[in-house]
Amino acid sequence: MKAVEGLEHEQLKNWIYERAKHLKPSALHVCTGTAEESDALLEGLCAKGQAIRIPKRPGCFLFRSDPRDVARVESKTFVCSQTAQVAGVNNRWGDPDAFKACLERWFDGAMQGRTLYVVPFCMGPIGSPYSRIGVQLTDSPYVVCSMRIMTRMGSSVLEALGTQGSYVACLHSVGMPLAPGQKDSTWPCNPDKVCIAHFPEANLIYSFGSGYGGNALLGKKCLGLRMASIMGKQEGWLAEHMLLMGVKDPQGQKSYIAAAFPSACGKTNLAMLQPPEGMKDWTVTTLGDDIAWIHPGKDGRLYAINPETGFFGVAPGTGPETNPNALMSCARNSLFTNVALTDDGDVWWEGLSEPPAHLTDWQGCHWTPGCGRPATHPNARFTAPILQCPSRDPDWEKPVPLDAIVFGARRSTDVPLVLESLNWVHGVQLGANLCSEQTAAADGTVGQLRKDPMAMLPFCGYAMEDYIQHWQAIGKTLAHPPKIFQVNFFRKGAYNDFLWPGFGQNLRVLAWIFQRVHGKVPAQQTPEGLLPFYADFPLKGLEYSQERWDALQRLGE
Ligand code: OXD
Ligand code: MN
Repeated sequence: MKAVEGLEHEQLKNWIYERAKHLKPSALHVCTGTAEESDALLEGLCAKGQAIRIPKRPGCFLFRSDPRDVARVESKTFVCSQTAQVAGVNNRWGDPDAFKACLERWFDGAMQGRTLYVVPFCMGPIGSPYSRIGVQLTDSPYVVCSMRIMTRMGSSVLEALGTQGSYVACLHSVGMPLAPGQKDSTWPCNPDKVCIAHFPEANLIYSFGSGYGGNALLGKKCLGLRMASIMGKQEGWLAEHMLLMGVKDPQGQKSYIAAAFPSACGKTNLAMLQPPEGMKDWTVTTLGDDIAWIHPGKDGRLYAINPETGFFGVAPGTGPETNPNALMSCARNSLFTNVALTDDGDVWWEGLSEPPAHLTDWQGCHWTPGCGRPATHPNARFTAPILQCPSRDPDWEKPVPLDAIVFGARRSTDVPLVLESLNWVHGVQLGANLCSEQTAAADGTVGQLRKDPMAMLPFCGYAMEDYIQHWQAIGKTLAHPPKIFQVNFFRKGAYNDFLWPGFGQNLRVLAWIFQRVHGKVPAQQTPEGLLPFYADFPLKGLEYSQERWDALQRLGE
């Protein structure tokens, strides 16, 4: 227990002592957040066969998860508020006392044979009034190294916490204690006993059994969205599943846009978009790709920050054509999970390049093109620091004023490329009615259409009807609300082909949004919303017929 003796925050120190007694780890380590610390942990993981160094990418490592632990497990994620009504039908509710009692039993001795890492982390810049601190206890060094990329993590956060600061207590175990002499697995986890439980009244998160992504990096979906959405409701702000980006027109005028899309629907690609031919005089900058915390400002506008410091991006489909900025972001100092390994010591995934003649797939097996299975898991990820992103906005750590909010989803039918809401109330309604075809980012049936209000169905920590009402209430306080738009980059035509080219060409949609925000183009008023005229839409440099446009923009079937 020596490791915690120096802690000045008595209550935190006591919590760690008490937890350590219960978890029974063989060692305890308070994370400093330095590069040396992370290097040593990664070195140790390689020595145990739990990570593989990628010779072609300095500071990069590959992890292969247990095939049963590959995505967020929504069916095992709970909000344990005092009453079920508070959690709403959108959440799986758990009685707080019963869940705590059960999880306490699971956590008893759960870290035997492992090290308990104390991970102090800050969502948002340290010292900002918009930021929130968490302290995660975990027995996964992979989680520690990932948290160091994704959040501000380590001693500076403990300093900011001081002697009395408040924090969200996050307890995580992979749920696989080791008996003396027992050989560890390459990805310890306990898929039969997974539970991710949020206790909003106690400022507490418990996560057991999974080491993957949003189940285990508790700053992200658990604190950054579920708990933060509850804080936002209480304190008058919004925590959203949104990318944050800047768009500058050829005249140098700049707007910030926040856009909500369900998981694995292209937020990272859009946030890092490279202007296509014909639009090279536009500039796109990246502030974040997954979460925006949005506050009303004194001037009646909305201001947003990205509380994270890295990208936990879906690897398959990320290539030099679709997202060169993401590739540069993960060229070094990055972690890869469930991607393939080339024979010459690089990572590979579908969509990166032509497949090599031979690979080691995400499960460590031989793979050749045409063998009948993908080399990477569809939810394989790269974890990369935002500081390495070439399109990073110079103001990415500051709150930025929003000119537009975009709601998007994956819809093969019915929904047009872009539509502007008539006003805030209508825009919120559009967001509330968002439906999307499910992806591999979570358990469930890929392709199935589900309602996903504001792309927050898996992440809103309280009742959806109260959340929508909160959005409407916030709107009432804004003298200068951002305009709200709905987009769909995934509509298909008669031959099951995508009607819109997507990726870099999506800048055309953003440019139209930009022009609408600045009153530069008219729109066609319909009862459903405001639609672009073909003649005004920025299509220069792209051959796109009026006929195809009409099919793309048609409202409904
Ligand atoms: C994510 C997700 O990892 O939404 O961002 O699943
Ligand atoms: Mn996400």
